[in-house]
Amino acid sequence: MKIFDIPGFPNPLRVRIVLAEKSLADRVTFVKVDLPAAEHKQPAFLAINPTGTVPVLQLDDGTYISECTAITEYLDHLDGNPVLTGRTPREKGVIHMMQKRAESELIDAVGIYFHHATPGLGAALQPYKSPDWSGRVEWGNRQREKAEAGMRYFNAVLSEQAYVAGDAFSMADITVWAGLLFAGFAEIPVPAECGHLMAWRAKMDARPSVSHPA
Ligand code: GTS
Repeated sequence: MKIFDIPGFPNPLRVRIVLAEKSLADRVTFVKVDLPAAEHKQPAFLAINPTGTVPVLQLDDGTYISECTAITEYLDHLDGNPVLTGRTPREKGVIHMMQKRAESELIDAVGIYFHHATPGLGAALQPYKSPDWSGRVEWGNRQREKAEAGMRYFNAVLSEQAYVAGDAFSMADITVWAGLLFAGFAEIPVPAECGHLMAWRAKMDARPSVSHPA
């Protein structure tokens, strides 16, 4: 298998943590995509992922799978023991619900803020952003507020349970963790009152797959 990504970036890290959790790192070759140079917006990359984002998984039969959730489902099921995406219908339902919330209320909101309301990854990406309309920064700042509200939401969730989707670690934890990493990168601090979220984050930081991703 190949993974097209860029080391250290938040969404690619989600998949690299999955690879570590599933002990699959030695089955993958990484292909670096130069995001600051806008390589992911050029025709060659858009042919493998029309969304123009990383990571992308390429299977040995040539199939391309993009979107971290889809890649995680594939990798988690390879050994017939899906510990990250749920085994029972109830587990799968709850994990996917929380995964979607972690994306829309946190990591995607941070990403929109970072890429559209700040200089983001630099000048080469400017032509691929939303047009320079007067409300763009305000729109981006609303995404920042959304991300802050998302942190408060997950803080409340984690005040009542050990992990984002219940009693067990799942892909939703990986997504919230990556969302907080991205927020730090985008200079969006975790609100001071989010003690449960910070305690959970410290627990996540100590997890081997998080401290040593693929
Ligand atoms: N929903 C996608 C997924 O789950 O894979 C999000 C992927 C994504 O936004 N990737 C970012 C990207 O390629 C990388 S990261 O900086 O968020 O880690 N962004 C490029 C761009 O120009 O927006």
